[in-house]
Amino acid sequence: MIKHMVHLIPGGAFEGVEDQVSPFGYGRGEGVDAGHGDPEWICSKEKPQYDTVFQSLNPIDGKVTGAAAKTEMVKSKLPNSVLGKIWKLSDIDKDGFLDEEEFALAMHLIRVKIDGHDLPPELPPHLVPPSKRN
Ligand SMILES: [Ca+2]
Repeated sequence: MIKHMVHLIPGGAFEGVEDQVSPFGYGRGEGVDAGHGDPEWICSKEKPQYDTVFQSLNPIDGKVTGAAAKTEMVKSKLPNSVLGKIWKLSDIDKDGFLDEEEFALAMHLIRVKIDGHDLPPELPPHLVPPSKRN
């Protein structure tokens, strides 16, 4: 019996599932990976909609406070731990405020998470707003 199992291990049918061979492997073009390689910032597509929400949060000098952003972000019903992570990824310049682009990014990441995708430990370069890439 044991001998039989040993024979199954090397070169098994599932060898290499961690690569893109498996249909269940890391989803290229999905979740946070969506928009990778596009010339356009992925958040631009939905930005007009996010801008409307942004304006409703009474931005001062083009930025909303953490408290104001939070009132919108909690509507997602995502746990605080997840929203905290989204905040950290979105407040790119770490000034404690979200500008229009950072807010659109936060909304995008919320959608990614709600769609069942994982959040990255660090923001991938293609998700960084164009004005903050330098
Ligand atoms: Ca900021």
